Amino acid sequence: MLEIKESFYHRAIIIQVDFPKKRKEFSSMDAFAEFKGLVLSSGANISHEEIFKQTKPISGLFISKGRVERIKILAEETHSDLIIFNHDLSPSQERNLENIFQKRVLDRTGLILDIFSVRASSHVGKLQVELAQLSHLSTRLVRGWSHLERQKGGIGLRGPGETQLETDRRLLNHRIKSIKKRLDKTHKQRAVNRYSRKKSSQALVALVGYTNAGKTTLFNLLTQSQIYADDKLFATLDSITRKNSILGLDDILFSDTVGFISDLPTQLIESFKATLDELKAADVLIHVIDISDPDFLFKSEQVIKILEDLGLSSIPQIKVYNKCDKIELNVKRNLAKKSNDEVWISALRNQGINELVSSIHFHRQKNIMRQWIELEPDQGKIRSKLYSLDRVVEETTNEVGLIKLLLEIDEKELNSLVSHNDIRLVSNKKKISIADF
Ligand SMILES: Nc1nc2c(ncn2[C@@H]2O[C@H](COP(=O)(O)OP(=O)(O)OP(=O)(O)O)[C@@H](O)[C@H]2O)c(=O)[nH]1
Ligand SMILES: [Mg+2]
Repeated sequence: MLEIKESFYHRAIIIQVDFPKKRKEFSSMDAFAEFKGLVLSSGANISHEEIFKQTKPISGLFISKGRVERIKILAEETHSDLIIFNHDLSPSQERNLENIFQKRVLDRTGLILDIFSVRASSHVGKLQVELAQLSHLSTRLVRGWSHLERQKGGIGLRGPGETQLETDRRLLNHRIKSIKKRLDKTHKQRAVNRYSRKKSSQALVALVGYTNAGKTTLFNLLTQSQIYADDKLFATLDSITRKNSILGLDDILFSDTVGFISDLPTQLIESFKATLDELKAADVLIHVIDISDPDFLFKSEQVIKILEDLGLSSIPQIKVYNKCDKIELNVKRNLAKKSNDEVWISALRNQGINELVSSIHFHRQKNIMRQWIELEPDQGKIRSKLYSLDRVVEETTNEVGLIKLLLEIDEKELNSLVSHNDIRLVSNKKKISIADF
């Protein structure tokens, strides 16, 4: 709490440079609005806004010398103690700028990492953020900090920053290794939990989406929880999984996760890999989209890209257009449920939830069936594959070595197995319901 109070004393000059040909779909003003949201989420006060065009980044200082001089004067005039860029700066650019300004300079990654360090509350969450901060810092830990060392604490230096400035790279690497080891251990424990969940056939539905889309608000509604949701970027940091309490969905676990943002710092993705990896165990992903946001298309594309990068594209996905209460009536007329892959809701007003529930049911439903198949003696590979997937219920072999397997398998999976291999089906297919398990 003390740290957040402290940060209210920060006065920041915020800078965005518009380079030609960059991202037409996300306008410069929208990117700037999101940037301001990030700065305010970090708890800093904005003392001055600079947004200007430049043909390309300049290697030593990122912006032109004249511009740097102008900002130096502005920083003095506005009593600012922090200069924040909506861009990633190289370690040397950051250092050169700090030397001229004699003030702390923060780039976009540093800013996001700072917000994360304030928000992390669980043990694992804190470790993950610390790891990301240390990796970011390790590239910047060079001589030349002395002029700023007196300004300890506050934005950009919360978490491990302050103490690490006084240590050397060897200690830093040692700390990185030790955190990685601890995270590895918790990750293994979680893998065990995941395994027992699969065994008990409880379904996992994970909420994903751009930051501030309304994931936690929906999670609270579905699980009757009171997790902190707010009109702030990155309100949620720690993943949480809870059982649903709406009638008819009571064997489903819901998971709320950290929100995504465009240009998510790679250090964060790396550090949060363990948490994000858990999404792989999800049976269904609910992609929450703020339909009232003019940039919803760009933002949902960013999310789809991150999901692809994380190898999650093959998990069935429901697109949930949230905050319907904020959009015009004539738009709403077209919002009737069109398919099980798209649902329109207002998590805040509890609207459209029944449709969402039925979509979840639809996606969970698997046409599990029992079917005997016959394999030739030389098809041992297929046999062991089916065993490793836990699909075999019974096996018999006749005198000429023909193997007969009774499978419990999804209809689609069986069809694909049969069409790709020379396999004979024996006797009739029998569909069984999930309740038979
Ligand atoms: N009008 C309206 N506001 C909503 C709705 N759902 C969520 N909100 C508001 O949107 C803001 C963000 O909601 P959260 O649930 O914290 O969003 P989130 O996706 O969890 O955000 P992060 O955890 O920061 O990534 C809050 O102020 C919510 O009250 C909705 O259906 N309608
Ligand atoms: Mg949230």
